[in-house]
Amino acid sequence: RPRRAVCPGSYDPITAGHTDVIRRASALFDEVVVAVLHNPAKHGTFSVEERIALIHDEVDHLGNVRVAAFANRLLVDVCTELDAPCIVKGLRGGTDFAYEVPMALMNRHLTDVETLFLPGDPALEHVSSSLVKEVARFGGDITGLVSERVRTELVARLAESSA
Ligand code: COD
Repeated sequence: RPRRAVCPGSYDPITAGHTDVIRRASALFDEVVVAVLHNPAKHGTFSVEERIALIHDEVDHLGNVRVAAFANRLLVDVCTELDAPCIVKGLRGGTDFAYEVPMALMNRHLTDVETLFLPGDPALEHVSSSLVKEVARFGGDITGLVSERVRTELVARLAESSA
C-alpha cells in the first residue's frame, strides 16, 4: 500500500511557494496528490482546468505527483477517497500557524487524518497567490515568485479583465 499525502489548496494560481512544498512532500511520500479544492459558484482568476494545467507544468517532472480537483468537499472526505492518511502544508510564519492549527485539529477530529507542516522556504515567505495577483495587477514585477508560464498567463489574464 503506497504511502500517500495530499497537498490541498486553491492554487489560483500555483506559486513558487506551493511548488516548493509539493516538491519536498514528493521526496517524503510514495505519491502526492495536489488537490485543487474549489467552489464552482465562486469565480477565481483562473478556471479549475487552467489551474490544473499550470500545476501539471510544474510537478510532472517529479514523477510521483497527481493533480485532481474537488468541488465543495471537505478536505477529510477527499483524503478518505484518495486513501491518504496525511495532509502536507507549508507554514509561512506565525500567521499561517494560527490559522492552520485549528484546521489541522478539526480535520483530525473528523477522521484522524494527520497534518504535516513543512516550514516554508524563508525566501518565499511573502509569496501568496493573492499578493502575487495584486502586485501583477498594478504592474509590479513577479519574476521568480511564479513560473514564467504562470507569469505570462497571469499578466495576460489581468490585462483582459481590466480592459
Ligand atoms: N510557503 C509555504 N507554503 C505555502 C506558500 C509559501 N510561500 N504559499 C502557499 N503555501 C501552502 C500553504 O500550506 C497553504 O496551506 C497551501 O499552500 C495552499 O495555499 P492556497 O492559498 O492555494 O490555498 P488556501 O489557503 O486557499 O486553501 C485552503 C484549503 C482549500 C486547504 C481549505 O480551505 C480547505 O481545506 N477547504 C476544504 C473545506 C474543508 O474541509 N473545510 C474544513 C477545514 S477544517
